[in-house]
Amino acid sequence: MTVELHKDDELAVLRLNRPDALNALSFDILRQIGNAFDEVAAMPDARALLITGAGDKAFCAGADIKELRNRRLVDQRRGAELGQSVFAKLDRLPIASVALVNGYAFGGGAELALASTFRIASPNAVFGLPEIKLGLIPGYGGTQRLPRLIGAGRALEIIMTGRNVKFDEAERIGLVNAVAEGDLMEAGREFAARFTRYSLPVLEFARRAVQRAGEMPLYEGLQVEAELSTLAYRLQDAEEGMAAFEEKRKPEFRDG
Ligand code: DAK
Repeated sequence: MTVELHKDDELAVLRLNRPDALNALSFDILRQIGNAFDEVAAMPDARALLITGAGDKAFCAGADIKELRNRRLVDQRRGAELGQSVFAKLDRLPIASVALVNGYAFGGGAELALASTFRIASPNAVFGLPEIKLGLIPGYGGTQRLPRLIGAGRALEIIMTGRNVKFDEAERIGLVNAVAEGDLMEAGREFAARFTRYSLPVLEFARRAVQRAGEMPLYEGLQVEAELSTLAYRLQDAEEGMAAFEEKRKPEFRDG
């Protein structure tokens, strides 16, 4: 399998393992990623998903360019929908995902990182949507997720020039959440540990509410927030959190 999935304590870890092609995304690999996301969704005790690429050169150099040529338009359309639907599974996972970007994250690789809940970069990370140089535009969500993350002006400039965005600029413009100086996997574990100790269903409410912020008018989004924040009160974890505050002790959340 080119896509490996394993458990590391409370974390699920997905690794793209095709370093000789810089972890480029063939359609078969896209399907494997989709299956792996389904497996993660069914893991009873995973509290976050880390996504990483094998080798030290690339997280993922994008769609497998060699596979993209000489296909019928109808197959291209299906290919775009496949990539979009696989990456959209990350939104629907019950747990947050963190892309650990070591080296190049180009095209579909950048889009996989963009679809993740969070992104951490190593100091050799380089992002880009170079599709324009191939006479294409991004097809796996880049035109929709990049502007939502960093604003339309910056996103368009990156998409229309196809230029590279190094780790430091990526951090400055909010494309990545953090830059890790040391071991990237360890940095990923530490990053995840900052939220995984909280109540899983409440974390999910937070993700759902913020996802909706990019999709709907303010007053509809506020309605969603009112519903989800009220729903949190129905959980025992909210009672435990507030009781622990009053009793000056650490809360013991039970994900319920
Ligand atoms: N696809 C296939 N093979 C790739 C690849 C890719 N994206 N990227 C690298 N490789 C392969 C190289 O061909 C090479 O293989 P061999 O020649 O050794 O067999 C090996 O990985 C090592 O790459 P390089 O020798 O090029 O390594 P360098 O360090 O010199 O350069 C690089 C690294 C990342 C700068 C360079 O490899 C590069 O520019 N790669 C391509 C980056 C890129 O353009 N990515 C794709 C963007 S387009 C769709 C619509 C749109 C899309 C998809 C679908 N539908 C409507 C269906 C667009 C998707 C994209 O992602």
